Amino acid sequence: MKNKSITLIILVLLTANCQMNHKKIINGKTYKLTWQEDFETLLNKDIWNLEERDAGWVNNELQAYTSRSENLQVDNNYLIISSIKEEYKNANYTSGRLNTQNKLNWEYGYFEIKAKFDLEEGTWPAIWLLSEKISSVGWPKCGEIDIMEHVNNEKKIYGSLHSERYNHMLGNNLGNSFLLDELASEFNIYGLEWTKDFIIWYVNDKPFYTVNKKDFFGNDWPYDGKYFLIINQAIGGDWPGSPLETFDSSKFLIDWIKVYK
Ligand SMILES: [Ca+2]
Repeated sequence: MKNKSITLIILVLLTANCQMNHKKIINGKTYKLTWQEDFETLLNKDIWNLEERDAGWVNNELQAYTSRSENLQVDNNYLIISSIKEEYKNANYTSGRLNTQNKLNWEYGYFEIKAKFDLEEGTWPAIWLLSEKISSVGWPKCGEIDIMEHVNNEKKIYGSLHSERYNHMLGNNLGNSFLLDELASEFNIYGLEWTKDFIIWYVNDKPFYTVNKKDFFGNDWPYDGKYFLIINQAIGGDWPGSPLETFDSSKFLIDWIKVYK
């Protein structure tokens, strides 16, 4: 009887803990976990598209994206994107890029990604959301939400928005940066709260940038409808510039992704 009671207590405690882990309270609003990717097994092709692209495809980037395990693999419970200096087709570098386009997408929610990257000249790891409308209306009209971007050996990350009215082609994309300091080479949790009225960027639960729809947009707010997730590490290109001659390889690790509604 006593053992049964203890078992019951343990079960109740476990259940309570489990429920706590499946909820997140942000700005007084309770979000419920709806999807989680822990990268414990091989990449699920029902969810992930592994991209294959030539060098120079966008932003004058230097890498070719390949779906080879050299560039994209799951190991030790991490998604590992490896950027490598090597000759491959017309490129001098290879790297990895994967997305959930037409397989898994979301409208609004709280997104959290635990990730870590090397601080290295010429690297550009990114975690971002792109509207499924890109195939019908094109970029930037479709809308883009950059949850986290990092370049070179900077000790800060960037969060930003691109749309028809505000984008980097016009030089007026909406964005801000967050100083990571000594946390720069560690795992951090990058968060994004996306609602129909505002978008807020977080690092380790600390908000660092807010865009309110009413302050910047009218009928041209593109941040409704389904968006898919993209994770990649570019090498070189318009933003970071080229890697040093001594560049050999660089890793971008993702431990997990959580999406709350
Ligand atoms: Ca993991």
